[in-house]
Amino acid sequence: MLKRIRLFSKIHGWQIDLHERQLLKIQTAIIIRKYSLCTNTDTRTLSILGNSYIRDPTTNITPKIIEKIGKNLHCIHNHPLNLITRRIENYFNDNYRNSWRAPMFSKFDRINPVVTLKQNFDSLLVSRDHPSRALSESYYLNSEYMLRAHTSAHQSDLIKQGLDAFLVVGDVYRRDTVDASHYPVFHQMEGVRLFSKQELFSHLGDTSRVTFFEEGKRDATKQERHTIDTSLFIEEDLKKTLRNLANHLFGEDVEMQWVDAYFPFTHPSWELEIKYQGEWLEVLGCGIVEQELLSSAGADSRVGWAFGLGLERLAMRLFSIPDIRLFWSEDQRFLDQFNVDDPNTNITFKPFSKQSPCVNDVSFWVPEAFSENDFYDIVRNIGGDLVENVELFDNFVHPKTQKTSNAYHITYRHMERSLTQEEVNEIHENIISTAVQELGIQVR
Ligand code: FA5
Ligand code: MG
Repeated sequence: MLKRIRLFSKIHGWQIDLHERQLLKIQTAIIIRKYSLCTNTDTRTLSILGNSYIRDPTTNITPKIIEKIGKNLHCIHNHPLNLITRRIENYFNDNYRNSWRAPMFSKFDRINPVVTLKQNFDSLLVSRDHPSRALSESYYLNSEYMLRAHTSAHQSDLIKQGLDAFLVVGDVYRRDTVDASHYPVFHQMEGVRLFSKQELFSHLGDTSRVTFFEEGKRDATKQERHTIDTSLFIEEDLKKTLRNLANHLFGEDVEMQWVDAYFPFTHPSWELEIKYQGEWLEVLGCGIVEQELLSSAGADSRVGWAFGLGLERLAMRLFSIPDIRLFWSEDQRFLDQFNVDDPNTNITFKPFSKQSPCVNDVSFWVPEAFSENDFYDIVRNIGGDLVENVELFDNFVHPKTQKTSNAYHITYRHMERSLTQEEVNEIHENIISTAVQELGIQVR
């Protein structure tokens, strides 16, 4: 049964009754109109959180993404992302105190997600030609400003302010694949801790016999300025902190493993994976902060560690939330399940109804300079959260023309009600026609 919805205007005094499907058609038309308006180069400026930014050829932010800025899900009381954030903060407050018994880690959860390219890349020693700078990877407001792609963008500024232990929680934005554990907006928590020689080696008692810095060689276990003792002590403190955090969240029995990783701003670096539904799930990246970063931020006499964890991934595991889109749901049947005062309450999410999916395919000849993320953005702009998954299932190069063909399954599923094939077809056709117009694909 389709619901009837009454729309009325208090100001003009009219009212109309619409079927839910008619409303969806109107919403889709508005989104398409908005999308074409926002890609229209006549609109010279973007307004985000009260600031204006002049568009230029690098601008690739989309209306669907702009809608999410400022929602601050992690600050909404009783939202699962807020519950998990509070659990992690409690862990740091309870276990790390300074000499006055006050919490050691300062917390920042409202830093503006619009950052300069300098903050997101240069301050973190990301080289000029690093692939993460490509337009296909991040959302750019213009050639100077972007939406932060990770909370690490604030490391250098906060260290410059003289902080030596802090947590930053915030929304981060990436152009990425479309599936149950990836979403273009997600939330991270950054943690940084710096040590003086005295602090790092405090449990040795007499620190006069250990060396903190040296002019040595970089290898797999250490940076050139660190002695092997310095590097191993930082590594041990970092891994102990994160292992205990995982036990605090998931209990003593949780299975975890460290995997060697690479980040331009830490060395050595690792990722922590935890077992989830029989598979290893990467939940965080971490490492020993590059000494060059600390020097540029005025903290050359100290050493330290940093980590960045994905809050959705942890919350999905903790509360058994099956799909990352649910974090954006405003359905009370979702939100009410997290309405608890104590963030340590055990909660297992009970899906209110799993609707059946509709899968539509599209195959097309790929134009030159095609980026899959451009296609994913169009799918998200038009299909919104009705799209559960986009899967490339066929890819070949025509032997004569040398043209590449891509074929995708697009899975549509509403979180709260069943979709009709007719409405899915309409959205699917809109996606295809927009991709033809905007990207120059040729449907096969
Ligand atoms: C980073 O973002 C680094 N800044 C982490 C870091 C901080 C390393 C400090 C060293 C020192 P990465 O891209 O791996 O790393 O992301 C970190 C975590 O964010 C991942 O482990 C994962 O839990 C989460 N994550 C990454 N991409 C997505 C996505 N598209 N959707 C949801 N969660 C994601
Ligand atoms: Mg990673």
